[in-house]
Amino acid sequence: MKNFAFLAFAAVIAAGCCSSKKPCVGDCNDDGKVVAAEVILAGEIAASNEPLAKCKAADQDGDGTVTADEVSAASNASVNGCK
Ligand SMILES: [Ca+2]
Ligand SMILES: [Ca+2]
Repeated sequence: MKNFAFLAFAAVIAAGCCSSKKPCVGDCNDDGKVVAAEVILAGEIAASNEPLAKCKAADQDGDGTVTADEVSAASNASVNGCK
């Protein structure tokens, strides 16, 4: 039963991730906003100073690396919001 609950939870997350709302690039902790520290972390990942595992949300296209334009997108999200 615990597994079922987890799967249902995961399904909700997956549905939320890719349907209506815009992806929040750089929202490392998934709280709906990008703060300066998250933009900085995205930059650090792009510079290979931090592992991507610390902020998978910074990898907008999911290719396993964070590029300058993804850091830029995170920066925009921090200024303009992402919902
Ligand atoms: Ca956040
Ligand atoms: Ca990427």
